[in-house]
Amino acid sequence: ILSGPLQTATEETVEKSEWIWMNGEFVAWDDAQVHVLSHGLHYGTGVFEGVRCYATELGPAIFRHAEHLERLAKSAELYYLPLPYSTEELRQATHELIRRNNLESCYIRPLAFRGYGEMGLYAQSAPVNVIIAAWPWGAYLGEESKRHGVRVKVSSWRRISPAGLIPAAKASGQYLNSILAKTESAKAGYDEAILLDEHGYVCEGSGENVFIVRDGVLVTPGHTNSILDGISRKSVIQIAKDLGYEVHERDIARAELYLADEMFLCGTAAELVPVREVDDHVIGEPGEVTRVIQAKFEDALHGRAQEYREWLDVVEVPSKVSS
Ligand code: PPE
Repeated sequence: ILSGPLQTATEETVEKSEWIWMNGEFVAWDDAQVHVLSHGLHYGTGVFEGVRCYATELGPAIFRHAEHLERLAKSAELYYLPLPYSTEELRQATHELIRRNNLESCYIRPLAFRGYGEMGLYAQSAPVNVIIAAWPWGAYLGEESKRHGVRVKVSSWRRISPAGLIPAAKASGQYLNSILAKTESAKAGYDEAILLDEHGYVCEGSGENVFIVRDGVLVTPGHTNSILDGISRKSVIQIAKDLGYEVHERDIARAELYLADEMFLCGTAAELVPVREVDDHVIGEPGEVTRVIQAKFEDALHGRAQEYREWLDVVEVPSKVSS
């Protein structure tokens, strides 16, 4: 008889919180389980979000929550998954989840997926399940990386093409592409992968959008370059423009990465991470433009930038002093 745990706990194991919101109810973390014939497990029929909440002087505040929930709804629509909850219901559920788990800063993972009921590809009667989990998750590529930068490798795997999938959707199955690229780069000793599209133009990291700086101008791939419409990307563009920088959204050739004065990645999990080496071409320690934008971006995330306060969805928590 085979016995023993299916998975071995490591230091990297998710840090549990108490509750997970599941289809309208708060379920104990260890009880938030699904059937092995859940559709999404077999076919990747799910859409998700990665959101962060920060401890700010206003209380726990979720960064650009509305935009994340709108993107979730759009991803669901693109893959014909009728969401049984409105974005406002999901927003309220997230607030309650953060309160019940006593979290101040956390990573939030909403996921909607086809569940158990029908198999096969046109399983319209399989229910759409929705869960929201939240747990403390530190800097995705490490704190040290945020200061000194990461080493990246252009992947031999191309980013999913808009001819076959929907790069702008954040769909579970699509992440097999990101996982191939990330695994290849990790096994080769790099911190992150950069994916090109089928024409050879730069798209993004396995879980971050990418920017380069040339002669003081920021350049990032545009929406026809098979990117995820990143919310950090959008925020960085806004911040850069507000600081007076020029930002161009256009095709980027591979070698432009090697020629860049500065380069950085940005995403919810990773936040803003400088790149110090691409394919063994040295870019160096984070430059001036990267540092200035990174500092302002961090201020915005942590509620220290008055001008970006509207990006924060503050979670009302019972006052600690009142009792
Ligand atoms: N591209 C991809 C492919 C991607 O997955 C992300 C987020 C981004 C760009 C940046 O998007 P945004 O977070 O809206 O700025 N990746 C999420 C999942 C990472 C994971 O490993 O899981 C994230 O950062 O939460």
